[in-house]
Amino acid sequence: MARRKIIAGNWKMNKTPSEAKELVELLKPLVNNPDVDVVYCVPAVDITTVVEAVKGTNVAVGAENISDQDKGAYTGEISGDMLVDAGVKYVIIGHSERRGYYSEDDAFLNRKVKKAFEKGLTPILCCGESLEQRETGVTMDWIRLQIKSDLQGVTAEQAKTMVIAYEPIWAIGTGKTATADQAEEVCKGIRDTIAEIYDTDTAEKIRIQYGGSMNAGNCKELLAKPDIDGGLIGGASLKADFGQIVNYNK
Ligand code: 3PY
Repeated sequence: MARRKIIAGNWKMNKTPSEAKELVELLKPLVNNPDVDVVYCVPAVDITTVVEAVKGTNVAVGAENISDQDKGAYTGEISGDMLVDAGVKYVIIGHSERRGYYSEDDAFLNRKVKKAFEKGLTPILCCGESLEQRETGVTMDWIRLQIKSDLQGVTAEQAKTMVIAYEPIWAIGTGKTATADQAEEVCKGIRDTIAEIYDTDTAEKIRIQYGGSMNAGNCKELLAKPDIDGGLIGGASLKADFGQIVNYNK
């Protein structure tokens, strides 16, 4: 069975609630591909506005982070229950910006992945190598380690429903993109890793996105690859180009 494509915007720390509403309105007539699942992953303060603004469309809303804890004295954190109650369906976990700037390690990310599942949210788990790791030839070893650590204790039934985003760190915010062949090679390697941890059925069902400067110009070639089931889009998700990416097959 062919996997359905999933295109998610990662807005990062951009757009105030009023700007978020304007962006959703701008994208409304452009984001209308019935073959594709579309998600806007937005800053926490924008969630309520965006959930309201996408009503009546097929767009789902995602968060960019989740606490590994349930509730209580965790100043500044946002719980899974809060996200669910606000109408969130997906959550990005382990983006390289959080791994790097906020020192989120695999043990912590593993707790977040399990918390997301416990609350009924779909994790979009990010992984990816640095330029140095790519140049020294350890890309796949590194990514296998990330995936195996982050999915400890996650069942096959859960894994089948989740999304993994391959985001080479050297292609984030740099304008550099992995070639379609480079991206496919790693996404295939991730699928093989999932088959190894679980089974081929799980590997066939899990959706793997490419992220890292995917844009309107390069999305067609990337999304044509057999193991690339979608994109996690940074800068291009903040403008009309996002509509072109969603409509990549038109
Ligand atoms: C990018 O494309 O820059 C991203 O980090 C997407 O998550």
